[in-house]
Amino acid sequence: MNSIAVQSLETTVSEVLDGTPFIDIHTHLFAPGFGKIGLWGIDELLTYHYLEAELFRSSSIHPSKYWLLSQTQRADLVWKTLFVENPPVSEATRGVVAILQALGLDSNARSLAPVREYFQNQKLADHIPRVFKLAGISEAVMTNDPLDPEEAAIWSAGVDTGPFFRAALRLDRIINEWDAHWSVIAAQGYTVQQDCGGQTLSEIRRFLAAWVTRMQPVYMAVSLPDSFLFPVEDARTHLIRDAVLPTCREFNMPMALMIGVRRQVNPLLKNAGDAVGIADLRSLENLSREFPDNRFLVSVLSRENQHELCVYARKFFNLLPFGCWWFLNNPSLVAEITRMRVEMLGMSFIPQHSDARVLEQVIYKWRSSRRSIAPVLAKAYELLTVDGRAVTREDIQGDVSRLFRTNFQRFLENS
Ligand code: RAT
Ligand code: ZN
Repeated sequence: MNSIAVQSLETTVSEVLDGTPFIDIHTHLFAPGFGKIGLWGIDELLTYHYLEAELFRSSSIHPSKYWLLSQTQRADLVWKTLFVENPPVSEATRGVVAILQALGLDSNARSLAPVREYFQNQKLADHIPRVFKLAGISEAVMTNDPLDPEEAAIWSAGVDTGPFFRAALRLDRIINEWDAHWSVIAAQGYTVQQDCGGQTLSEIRRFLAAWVTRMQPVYMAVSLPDSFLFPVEDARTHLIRDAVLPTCREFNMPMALMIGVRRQVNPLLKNAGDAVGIADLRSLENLSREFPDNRFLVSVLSRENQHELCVYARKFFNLLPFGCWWFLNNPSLVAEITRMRVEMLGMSFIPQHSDARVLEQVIYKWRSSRRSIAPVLAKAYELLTVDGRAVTREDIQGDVSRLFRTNFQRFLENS
C-alpha cells in the first residue's frame, strides 16, 4: 500500500473526510413522523437562537419587542440586520450563507422571497435525504424528552422514526427539575414522591424501562450545570445512582453527560439565554470509578474543562469524550480541542456532533467541522511520517471511520 507524501496528506485527509458518511450523535432534529416539532426551512434557520443572540448585539430592538413579532417578521429582521446591513462573518451567520450556497440559492439577495419559495416547494420526505447527503451524514440521533407533552403523544401513537433518525432518551426534566416534574410522573400512574422516598426509585426505573421500550433509544442523556456535584444528598444523585444508571445497565446502553451549562442567565433571551461555567470534573471521576459497568459519553461545555476531560478519558475506559459542544463549535476551538484529543487519546474519541436544531444546519455544521478537523489530522500524520512511520490512505480511512462512526457504534454495543 502506498504511503502518502507529506505535501499530499491534507488533500487525502479532506477527501476521506468528504467521502465518509458520519453518524451525527447529538442533534435536536426529528424524523418527519414528528410533524411540526421537526424544524426546517429559512424562517427556522434565521430564528435559530445562536443568531438571535447575535441580533441583539447589532440591532437596538429590545428582546421583549422582538418576541411580539411573528416568526416571519423576526426572520426578516435577523436577515436585514445580520446579513444585509453587515457581512455575516460569525460562525452562525456564515452557516446560513453556506446552507444557501449548498442548496443553490442566492445569499446576496436583499429579499427572502425566492428563498422562502424554494423551501415551500420542498417535500420533507425527499428533502431530508438530500440534506443528509449534502451534509455527509448517514443518520442523526434525536433528543427525545418523555415529559414533553407534544412529543410524548407522538411516541404513544407509535411513530415510525425511519432510516435516518435514532432516538436518545433525554432526562433533563426528571434529573434536573425533579421538584417541578415528579407530580407529572405520578399523574401517569407511578408511585413517586417528591422526597424520592418509598418506591420512587424503583418506580422511576419502571417509567424509564417503559420509555426505553417505546423509543428504542441508543443512549440516555442529560445536560448538567457547571455546579453539578456527585455524589451529594440531593434528588439528582438518588435518581442518577438508583434509577438511571441501573436502567442503563439493564438495557446495556450508555449515558450521555453534557456538563457545564448555566441555564437562563438572561431569561429575556429565551433559548439564547443560557451560558457556560467551569465544572468540577471530580464528579465525573466519581461516576466513572464507582460505576465501571456503566458507560458514559461525555461532552463538557467550557474550554477550560477540555484538558481534564482528556486526562479522565485516559484513566477510565468507560468514558468516551464527544463533540465540541455549542459555544465551542467554532473553527478555532474545534481545531484546538481536536488536536489536544488526538495528542492525548489517539483516535479513541468522537470529534464532533452537530447539535443542529433546524434540519439544514447539518450542512454547514458538518462542512465547517470537516474543514477545521482536516488540517489537525493531517498535521498528526505529518509528524508521524517525519518521525519514521509512513501513512497510507487505508490508515486514514480506518481512523476517520473510527472517529465518526465505529467509536460510537462500538460504545453502544459495548464491544
Ligand atoms: O446547542 C443548543 O442548541 C443548546 O441550546 C442546547 O440544546 C444544548 O445543545 C443541549 O442539548 O442542551
Ligand atoms: Zn443539544
